[in-house]
Amino acid sequence: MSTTATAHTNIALIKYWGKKDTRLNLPTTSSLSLTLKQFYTVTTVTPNALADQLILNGEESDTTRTHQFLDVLRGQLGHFSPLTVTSENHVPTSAGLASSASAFAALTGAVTREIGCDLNKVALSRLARRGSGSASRSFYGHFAVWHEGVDDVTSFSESLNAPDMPIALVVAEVSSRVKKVSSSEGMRRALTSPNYHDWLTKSKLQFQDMQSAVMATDIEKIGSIAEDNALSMHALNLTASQKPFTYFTSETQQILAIVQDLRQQGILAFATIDAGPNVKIITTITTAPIVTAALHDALPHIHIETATSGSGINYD
Ligand code: 2P0
Repeated sequence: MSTTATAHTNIALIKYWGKKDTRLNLPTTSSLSLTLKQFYTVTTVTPNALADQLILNGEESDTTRTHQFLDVLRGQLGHFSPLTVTSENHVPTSAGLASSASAFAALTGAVTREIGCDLNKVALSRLARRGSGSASRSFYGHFAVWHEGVDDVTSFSESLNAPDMPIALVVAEVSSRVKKVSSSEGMRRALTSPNYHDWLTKSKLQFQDMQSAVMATDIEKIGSIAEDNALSMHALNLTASQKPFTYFTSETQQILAIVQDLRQQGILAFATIDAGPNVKIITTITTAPIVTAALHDALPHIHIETATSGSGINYD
């Protein structure tokens, strides 16, 4: 038998940027995300007699991270036989979005179903967190929150049950010639910033304010809080006392300036940035083409895609 699951990736509007327990992958803050319809991973698991195997986008790939995660699942759920994991990422690298959120969510869903473990999404979110923190948020459609918690049981994600709204995310891919600092390494360095404590305090307040803005379907407020939260996160990287760094390139800064210009013209546009140079612009579905045109005029060579609110995990 085999089982297939599809999970969409998500973008954090209130970021996770630091671990208080690296084994359990407990974050220092709660985070809040929007699931994206256009970007997802489809994963099929099939038992095999030999050893765990990963086929990613049609090619046999390094199994280390997948194998470690499958062993975490074996520790939590009891022994199961080796699996062939076949995964197709519909998260174009050109969009500059991380696929680990959708990948580990889809894998967790497929494995638990395959071995006959009927778990609810909260339980799945706890398990997926061990593979990649942001994956815990990818079981839910629309807006999700990941509660930081204090241990394995209390650190889980759930849906915000937010009303529908015409929110859109314009993703601008910026080329990066510098070697990327991994998320885990970036978080380790950020923790050494003298501003880290202030960031924790601010993030807690913004997490509350963001939930209110989402429930009020106030896209302008959502964007405004998200931009401030993201820029504060990136300020930690710059002010790290050990190996300060930035993910920004000159094009990242150019796009941030365009976003500010658009706002001055009365156009709803706010930026958020993750562990890389790409900029995601929070706007409305009707305004997204205006934002895209402004970016295209200034930077005709960059790839731009628009994403909208997506659904939670599903099984074929
Ligand atoms: C987030 N990011 O909340 C933050 C904002 C990037 C910037 O979660 O170490 O791949 O696997 O738990 O989830 C990306 O890091 O990190 C991330 P691990 P993950 O979306």
